[in-house]
Amino acid sequence: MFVSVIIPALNEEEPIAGVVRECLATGVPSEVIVVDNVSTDRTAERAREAGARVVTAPRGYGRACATGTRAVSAECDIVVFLDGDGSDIPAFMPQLVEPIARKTHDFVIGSRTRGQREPGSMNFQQILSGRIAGWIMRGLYGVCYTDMCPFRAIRLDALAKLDMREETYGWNLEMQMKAARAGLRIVEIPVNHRNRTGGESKVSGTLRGTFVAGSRIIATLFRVAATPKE
Ligand SMILES: Nc1nc2c(ncn2[C@@H]2O[C@H](COP(=O)(O)OP(=O)(O)OP(=O)(O)O)[C@@H](O)[C@H]2O)c(=O)[nH]1
Ligand SMILES: [Mg+2]
Repeated sequence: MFVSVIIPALNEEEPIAGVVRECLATGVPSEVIVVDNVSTDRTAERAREAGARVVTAPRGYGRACATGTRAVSAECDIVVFLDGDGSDIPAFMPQLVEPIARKTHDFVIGSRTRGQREPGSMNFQQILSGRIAGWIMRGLYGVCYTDMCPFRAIRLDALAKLDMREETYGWNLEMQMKAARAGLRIVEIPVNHRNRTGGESKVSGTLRGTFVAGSRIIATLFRVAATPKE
């Protein structure tokens, strides 16, 4: 199986090399692609030095993920996403990829709320919003999610059919909703989570980030729930 790892990164010069190296150390990735969102620091350079291929994308978490998906090699079977801040633990990658490699599942998502969390690595709003979104999706599609974890693996051909549209923070939730609606075989796996290994928080650690991401996530929930299945 050819596994492409996609890491969106905005100004993550401190943690990014460690993230890339830890991914490669699992032996799972065939390639690691860091999507640099016009960082103003040395994120791209550090990522390259650590062994990643670097592509650039305009600002926006979803745009970064979409750009990364378009940049994978032609042989790619499975795409893995994780954050570039060191908070997701790449050592869980074999567990995320295995159900897809065994062909029992199409989409495997980590759950930080079901794993062990280093104190401070997730705040109350993140835990609660993941739970609430999970309850709503259970009502809508009968699929039980307990988190909107960015660390996830999906078959590339399945992802391509989801017609992903979200350009910013709605991307993760959109994928979960559309995967459930499309009837993909989904499994959630507990993953541990730690504090970012350097750099500064852009989302959950700031009031503005929380507000912007929160409103985008709510808008996504309504938009995808209201649009008929393509
Ligand atoms: N905010 C933001 N983050 C982006 C963007 N593109 C990529 N990212 C990356 O998205 C990931 C998540 O951002 P974080 O700042 O870690 O957000 P968070 O996980 O809610 O917050 P902390 O872990 O507390 O810092 C990181 O790898 C960022 O570098 C973008 O356009 N905006
Ligand atoms: Mg983070």
